[in-house]
Amino acid sequence: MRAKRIGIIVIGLLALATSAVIVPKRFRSATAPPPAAVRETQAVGSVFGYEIVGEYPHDADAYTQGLIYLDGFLYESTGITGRSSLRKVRLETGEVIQQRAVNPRDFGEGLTEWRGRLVQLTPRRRGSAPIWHLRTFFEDARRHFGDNVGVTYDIASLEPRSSFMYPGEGWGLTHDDHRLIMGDGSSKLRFLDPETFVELGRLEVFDGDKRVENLNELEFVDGKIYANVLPQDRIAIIQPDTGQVIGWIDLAELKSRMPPIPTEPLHPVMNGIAYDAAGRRLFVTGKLWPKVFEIRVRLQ
Ligand SMILES: [Ca+2]
Repeated sequence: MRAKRIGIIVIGLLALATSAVIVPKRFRSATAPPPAAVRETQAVGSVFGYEIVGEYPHDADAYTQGLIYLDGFLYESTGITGRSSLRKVRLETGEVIQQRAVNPRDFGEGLTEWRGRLVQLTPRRRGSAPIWHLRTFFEDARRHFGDNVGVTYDIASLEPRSSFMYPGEGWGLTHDDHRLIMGDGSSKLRFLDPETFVELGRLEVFDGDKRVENLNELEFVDGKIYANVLPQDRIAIIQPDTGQVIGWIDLAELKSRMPPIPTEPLHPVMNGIAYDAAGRRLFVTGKLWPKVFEIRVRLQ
């Protein structure tokens, strides 16, 4: 009886300690502005021109963290703990025609598709689970010590099908012909086996000899990796075998084509690249942006 009581006290103390550390950490990650040093990043690679060939409505409440185009529709992962979602969106009208809420203690991040499944990264749980939810409690503890979770969904129903864990953060997600490509907010991209999610290798991204940190939303476009870079309004075009940035698309001008978006308490930075490979159409948007833009890049 005494041993049982001591056991309960020890588990309780563990729960309190974990909550005390996890809660402030998660709060910071959801609301803190980007570090000042990030804003000093300068282009070394060339800057490609572009033209705007289309503008479409976009839900201005969508904190876009992942965007893909598939069979005539956009699929979007939105963030913010407690209101994260996975949604199917009609491109032409911006109408959300299907939606699934992410666990309210998770944060929707990168999104891609692999052989009939959507794959969404869902890191950053809020706090720890109640102590009697032992499985979730220990999963939270794993997250706190560096692991995070992703979920696969059936594309037609948006029903969850499986989940997987990975070490560290999960930000952007895309894929080439045989691997998932995942960012964690650093200058590194990971290649994952798309069936087992086992890490196959890493790529560090450089612009000249300078590391490009804060790689965010990703898209694989005609053999190159396109990456948003937090908190910039530019897209880096990355050579996937070397990690070198071969050029940038500077999209700062797009904000002048939208009504002003409040910059507090959330940060309406550009984040969201989707590619219609069959139609060779490139779509971009941002967190809380009221528009999706279709652009044509002049790669020369
Ligand atoms: Ca994307």
